[in-house]
Amino acid sequence: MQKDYKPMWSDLEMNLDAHDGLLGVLTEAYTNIYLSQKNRPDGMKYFDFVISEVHGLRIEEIVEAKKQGRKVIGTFCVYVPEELILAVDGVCIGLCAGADVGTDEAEKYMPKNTCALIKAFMGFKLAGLCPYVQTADLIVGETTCDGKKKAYELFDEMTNGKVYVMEIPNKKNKDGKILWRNEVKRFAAKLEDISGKKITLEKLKEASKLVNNKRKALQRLASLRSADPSPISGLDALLINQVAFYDDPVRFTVKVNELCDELTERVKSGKGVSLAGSPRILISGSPMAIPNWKIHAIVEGGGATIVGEESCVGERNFASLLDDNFTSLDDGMQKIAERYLTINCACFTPNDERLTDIQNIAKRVKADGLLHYAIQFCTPYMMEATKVKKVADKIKLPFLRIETDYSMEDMGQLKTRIEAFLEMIGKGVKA
Ligand code: BJ8
Repeated sequence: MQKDYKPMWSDLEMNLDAHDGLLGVLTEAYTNIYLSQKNRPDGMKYFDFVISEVHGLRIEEIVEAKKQGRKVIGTFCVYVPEELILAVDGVCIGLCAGADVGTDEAEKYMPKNTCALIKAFMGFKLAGLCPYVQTADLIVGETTCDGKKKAYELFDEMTNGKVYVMEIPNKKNKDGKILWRNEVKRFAAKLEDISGKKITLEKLKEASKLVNNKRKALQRLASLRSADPSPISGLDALLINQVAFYDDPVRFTVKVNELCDELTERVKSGKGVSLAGSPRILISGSPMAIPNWKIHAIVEGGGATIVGEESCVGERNFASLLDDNFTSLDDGMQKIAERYLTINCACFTPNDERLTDIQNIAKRVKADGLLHYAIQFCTPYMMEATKVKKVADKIKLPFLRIETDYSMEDMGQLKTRIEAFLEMIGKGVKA
């Protein structure tokens, strides 16, 4: 970190001692997993810097934005329309957490068999370790899985009533679409209320272009990973997709495009992060919130390259663009509602479109194997794994199903299973 941020963290009522410990562990993990990678693109230096300042400079920027009257809106799901937040000049921050932090405290409030993602966002709050939660003016939950729905009730108490819940339908039928469009409008009204700013057609168009540009940059990154060898590691691509939820969206888009320029040159000259012909793995399943790098580290440590993530921290976040050619606010709200309903989350029933997505992505990235990842106790994704396997069998794609949490206890076992999977694929895996 560039400077001493302790006074700022203290103002945010964080637990300074525990936070020092957390930063120490994160820095060590990042050094071991990320900085030890060979042959990284130069453009990753920006993202290394962002991570080094994730609780420092970025929080300082957000605190400054608040002083200028902007509202900070925390989210947990890619269903929350970022365009609307930006249209009231808000700062949109993803609050999902990917580390085993505050778990013992969280388990005092919820069953042990709750997924690690939920325990982590509760744990970070209970342990006083998340400056993003501390800066948030509004925390947006959503009715997706049961664990999240009930956790938001508790989180609302912990944050003195900052939680606002969007109702997401279970089905994408006619009634579900009407419900969702009304929810989008209700959220827009809430944002206007909390910010004291009106969403105008001009503001909504501007915000929509901005978010679409971010998605286009991420799409560009995703398509460059189709090259063999891939010009970037799965670990680095995952990191960029994680940073997408924190960083200033304009700056982030510029930096991703700069990196993509470099990757394009790499592809032209056949330069990659691994040997051409080494196994290419597609990940599909639960989101991997920062700093959950566990599976990528094991797979790439075993000599394969992860070339795509069918996940909310990945394709589901950027695959579809918003049709921003709307001519009225009402039309804009309708287009936003339609765009977000194209996200194929396992919380919907049925959710067969996700199976089509997986097949399309596997083909595009030329996957040699499909690794289905579910956070332990994530019932929606664990259940859908059965259908995903059927699809993998149908297209003759080797399949591995993993369920794990954020702890490091099962690392040995996971390594053994993943290495056996890579050997089975058997394309130049390092000995
Ligand atoms: S659109 S995947 S971001 S809900 S891992 S808390 S599902 S038990 S995160 Fe998600 Fe929105 Fe869907 Fe995406 Fe529950 Fe599973 Fe835990 Fe999860």
